[in-house]
Amino acid sequence: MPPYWSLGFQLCQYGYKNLTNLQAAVNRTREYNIPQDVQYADIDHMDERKDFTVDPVNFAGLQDYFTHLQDNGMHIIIILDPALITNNTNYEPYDLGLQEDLYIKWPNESVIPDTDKPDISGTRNMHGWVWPSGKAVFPDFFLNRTADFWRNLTVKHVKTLTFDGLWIDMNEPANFGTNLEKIWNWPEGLSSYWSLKCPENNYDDPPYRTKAAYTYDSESREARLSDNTLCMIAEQEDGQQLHYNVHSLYGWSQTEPTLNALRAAVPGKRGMVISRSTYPGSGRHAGHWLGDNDSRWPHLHESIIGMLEFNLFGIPYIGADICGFWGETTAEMCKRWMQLGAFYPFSRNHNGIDNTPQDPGYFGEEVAVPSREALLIRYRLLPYLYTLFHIAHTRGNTVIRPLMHEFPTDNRTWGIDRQFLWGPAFMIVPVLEEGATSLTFYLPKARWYDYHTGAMVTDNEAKDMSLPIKPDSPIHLYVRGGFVIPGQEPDLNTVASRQRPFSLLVALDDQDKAKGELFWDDGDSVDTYENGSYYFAKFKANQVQVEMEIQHNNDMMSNLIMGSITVLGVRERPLAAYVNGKLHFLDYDSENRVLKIDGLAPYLKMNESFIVEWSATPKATEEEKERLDCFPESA
Ligand code: MIG
Repeated sequence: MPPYWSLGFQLCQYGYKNLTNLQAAVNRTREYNIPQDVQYADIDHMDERKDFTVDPVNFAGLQDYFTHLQDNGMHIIIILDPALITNNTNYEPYDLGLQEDLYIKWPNESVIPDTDKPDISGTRNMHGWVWPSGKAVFPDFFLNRTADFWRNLTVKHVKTLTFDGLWIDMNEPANFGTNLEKIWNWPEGLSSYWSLKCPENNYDDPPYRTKAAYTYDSESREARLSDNTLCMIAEQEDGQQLHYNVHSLYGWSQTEPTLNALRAAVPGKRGMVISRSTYPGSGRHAGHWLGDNDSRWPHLHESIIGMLEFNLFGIPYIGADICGFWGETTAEMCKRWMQLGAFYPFSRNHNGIDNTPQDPGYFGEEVAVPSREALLIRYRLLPYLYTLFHIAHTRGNTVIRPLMHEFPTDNRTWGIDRQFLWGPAFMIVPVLEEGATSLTFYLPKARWYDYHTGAMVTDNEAKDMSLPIKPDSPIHLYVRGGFVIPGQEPDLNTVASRQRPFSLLVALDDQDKAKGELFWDDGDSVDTYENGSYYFAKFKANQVQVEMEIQHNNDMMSNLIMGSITVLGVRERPLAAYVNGKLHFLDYDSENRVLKIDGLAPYLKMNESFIVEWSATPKATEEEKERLDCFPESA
């Protein structure tokens, strides 16, 4: 179950280069009142890209700044790579792991290539090379003592640099230059090249070549299975595992220890881990981003496919780098991507090194305004998204799903990957092409309402849609009849939005019915559902009323209120509303048939079940009729 704050918007760049640039991105976001919950620090905040360090020059003051952001309701996620540099004197993480003898090893002396001999540590440790300028070792997370080691380092590090979440990267595990003469990031001026070279053997060179090997074929050489990673003959778990057999579990094996380390470092908090390498089962401990995409239009579309897949893999906390990682984005692409990414479960704008900034404020109003509008809708709907995560957590459902999972007998839905659903009830139809002037999509047989106007678009008839698109068109969103979507007034981060009045969006179906549910808890402590410290309410509605029935209550709801109820598909203009039997004003849009009852805050507490009714015929007493005159708009 992800913490509530991790459903907020997140900002990152590889290559801020210094604290000033990082702050500038945060400031631009705030200047345009764009909600932001999480700020990241990538490897460039480290001293020479070494884990558990901070660059004392370019990122001096980072700790104070992060603490300041946290004091203002924001959260911090920092990156960790698995590989640890060996050749720095007094690099404590390496020394500790050496003492504990927990690095991935050569299986025996005889296979260690001369280039890795004499082993500088006097062990059989296998050396690679990644970001820091020096040979590196890889902690073996199949060992329990590695989990302890990782936890101790993390607990110690949080005292130097505050964080709420951890981002584990390069854990395929990635190694640079395996089997090549020269590593691409070999330090200038250092002449004698070195790289990890795997001796020929049946695991690194199986009798058949797999697709993983073909991937790195070039004109000059046939790739090997160990290219860009460790040698397949490496030994793990004190000799009980061959790397060949557990290679694809490296990220998986690192994930639970990383979540446990985070929870030890930040006691009592749920925390969030995202991992680049995952495996079935990873979703229990982490979320995922789709890796290094490009700032190219096809990657908007492909991100939807990736999200749908990862939901099937049981890793629903998923998203792609918004506005793209490699290469330069454009304002138009970034605008459309921010609109789409506002509906990724994991919503993070992340940019690659040496690119022009692409935070949503950077381009000025052209991107900032639509980004804010899309994110405010996301923030408004976070109670629904959070409830979907609760259902995924407890029942294994998907959060994001393709249309075909809700309409399996309609074969028109089977190939659709340019539209997607949040749970059963909310459809997202993004613009995915440059210079789009129209948007063509499909509404399967149900009642669908346009989220923006509340108007019914189709009533239980499948419908092919084609709409004109202008540069300032918002993202198209549809609400499915039959569902009640809980929401909350948005704010600039979730700490603030979680205090604001709730709302209900009721979308009646062709039977004049709708239902829904809301899960709520403190959003931040561990195992709230398992411990019973949560809130759960059910909603049901028809042509004349909405009812909230609390199924499981807790104290944290006692200060929260229901502010407004919007009902889509109310056929006749009601004359009056009744809130728990007391007369209340209402507003009715007869063109779109949208009933809005707001100003409920003084009357409806979230910790008390309620009924709100409306009727076309007055059932008011004389005294109430007089009160009704105070609200001429409802007459
Ligand atoms: O080879 O930490 O996918 O998100 O910014 C690049 C730097 C290493 C790859 C990750 C990317 C991250 C970058 N990392």
